[in-house]
Amino acid sequence: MAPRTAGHIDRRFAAEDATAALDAKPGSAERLDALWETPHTWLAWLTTVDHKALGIRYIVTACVFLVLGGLEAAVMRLQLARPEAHLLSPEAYNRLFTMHGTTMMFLFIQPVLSGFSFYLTPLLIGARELAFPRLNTFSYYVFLLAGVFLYAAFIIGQAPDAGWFNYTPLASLPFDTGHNIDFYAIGLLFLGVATTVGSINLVVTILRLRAPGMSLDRMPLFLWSSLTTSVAVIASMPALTVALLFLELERRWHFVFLDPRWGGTPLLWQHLFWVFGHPWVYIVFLPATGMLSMIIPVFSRRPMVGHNIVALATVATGLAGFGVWVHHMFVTGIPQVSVGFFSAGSMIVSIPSAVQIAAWFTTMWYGRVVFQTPMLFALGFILQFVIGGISGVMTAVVPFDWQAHDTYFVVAHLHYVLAGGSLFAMFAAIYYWFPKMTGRLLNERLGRVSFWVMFAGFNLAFFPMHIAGLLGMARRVYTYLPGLGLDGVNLASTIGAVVFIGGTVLTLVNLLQSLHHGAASGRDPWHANTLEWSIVSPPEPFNFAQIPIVSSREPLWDGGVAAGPTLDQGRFTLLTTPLDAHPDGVVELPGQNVWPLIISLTLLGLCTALLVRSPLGIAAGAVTSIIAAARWMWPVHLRTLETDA
Ligand code: HEM
Ligand SMILES: [Cu+2]
Repeated sequence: MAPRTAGHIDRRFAAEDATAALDAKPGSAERLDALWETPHTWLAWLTTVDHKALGIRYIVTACVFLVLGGLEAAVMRLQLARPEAHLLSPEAYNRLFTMHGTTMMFLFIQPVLSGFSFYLTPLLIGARELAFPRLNTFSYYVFLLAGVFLYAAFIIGQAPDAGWFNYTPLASLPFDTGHNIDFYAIGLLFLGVATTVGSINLVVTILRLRAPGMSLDRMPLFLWSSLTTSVAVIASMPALTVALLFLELERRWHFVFLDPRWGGTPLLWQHLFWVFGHPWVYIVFLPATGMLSMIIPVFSRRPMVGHNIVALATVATGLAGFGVWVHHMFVTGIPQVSVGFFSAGSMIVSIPSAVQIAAWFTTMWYGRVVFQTPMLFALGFILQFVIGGISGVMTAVVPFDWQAHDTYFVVAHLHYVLAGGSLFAMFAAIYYWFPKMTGRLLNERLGRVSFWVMFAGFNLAFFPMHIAGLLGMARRVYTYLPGLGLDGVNLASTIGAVVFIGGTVLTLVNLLQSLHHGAASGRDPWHANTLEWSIVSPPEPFNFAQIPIVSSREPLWDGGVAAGPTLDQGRFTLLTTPLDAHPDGVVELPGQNVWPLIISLTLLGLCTALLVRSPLGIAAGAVTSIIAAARWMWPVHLRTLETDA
């Protein structure tokens, strides 16, 4: 990389004194502690509203699902290592690849990324909490219980088996008579509640609780992706909800939406699913790019080049994601005109991503790059993502897609984008923010080894799949014939997968070890630029003793964090205007109570009753849920104060 000019680094050190102003004044710290700390009882631990505790729980829970999804992948790869292997029956393979895709897409990537958003957002914007703290507790439990519900299907031997996309008529009653598909449909309806309310929480938090002075154009880029993503979730979930409702109504109560014998059409499922599903692909990948836009400037030691353009590109990607769902349906016989239109659209979608990548490289070029572990994972992300982007543009070309459709080429593409993209970004984020969350550094040497093993394993696992696909290996099949030239690539792939999984285990070891034995990190081990690094690690229950006042985009590099109001007379945080973050009032946020937990349990009861078709159970679940909701929402006389702070 080219040598950089001085300036940013020097300003960075000037910032140390400025941040000290944010420490608590004597006396007010105890008051704030008493107001914000979660009491030390079991019930309080279970029902906490602390966004930091819940964010970490989200991340840990999602990683448990990652382990389950990874085990499923490992078993599939063992089955595919040799031709005509008999480790798995075709039925078992269908269940595994369905649960693997469903787990990775719905129970791992999206939740882990929102976990980071729930943890980081208030810290990044100088607020004390999310806008709706109890809603956060509720969405965590719904996520957890929906995951348990989906996995319970394995216990009774009826796991979903029609793919994470669940195409009809495969998923319709005549072809799938057990409970398998009902687990999928009801489980995802339940999970959708968590995803939707979590997104609403983030949108309101980002738009109304930013510290004074943090106008939209000074907002960190991770928040731009978090905001875009949350809006996209709110806009796309209804399509999935409708699709799932149609399916269940048809399977259970003989409504007709999808069955052509009675005038329905199976293609309706595909449209609804991909109207949701394609934006979802961006929903899981935009936060990852947002994390990179936080990490790359810090390890390049200079502000992000083209900050505004990257923010715009993020929003553009989110919007464009809604216009290209048909590229998943090129071979379904839809009219030629639409095929041409959506093919062009899909290629255009790659432009904002290219802009982002260009901005990252320019930032590195004009910076002085420090290759610590978070930066290595960030670079791994970019490389893998570019390869996935190229194979994506290839499949957007219709004649090519006709050839590659339903072959391993697509499996290679989707793993480069999804697994390469999101996993490497998540690891970068873990190495980067672990010190903030725990006050300890991860082991740098073990981190690097873990990166290189993962990087090698990943490419050995997924690159050969391109070749297998071009040679004609079909996806979603449990085995293949010998002598087709597929044996070598598949064996390589399986070895790669094992190496890759081994690399992730090294980071797991690193995490467990460093949690208790890692070196103390101090508040800002990376000499970073954003607000979360101005406070102690791990942060106090109240985050900021005094609400910071922001006057630049890189507050810690520009020495510009001034101390604002203390607000220690209640569970207060400052309300500001959506665009330019002028103080607009003070809100009092509710503390914990047990009802968000109870209602998530009654909803689980309702889902189970739907599954086993017990009218009495359905009635009981509905009534208790309504009572619990009413109890939760019961007015508690919160105050909203005017302020001239
Ligand atoms: C250890 C790493 C992984 C391995 C070895 C692996 C392997 C596989 C295999 C063998 C399949 C079945 C392909 C088929 O039969 O057509 C599959 C499908 C899938 N994987 Fe992974 N996977 C890994 C990680 C991930 C991750 C991290 C994600 C997402 C974040 C993911 C998302 C998916 C999806 C969505 C499908 C379904 C594809 C379809 O619709 O056919 N995988 N994976
Ligand atoms: Cu798509």
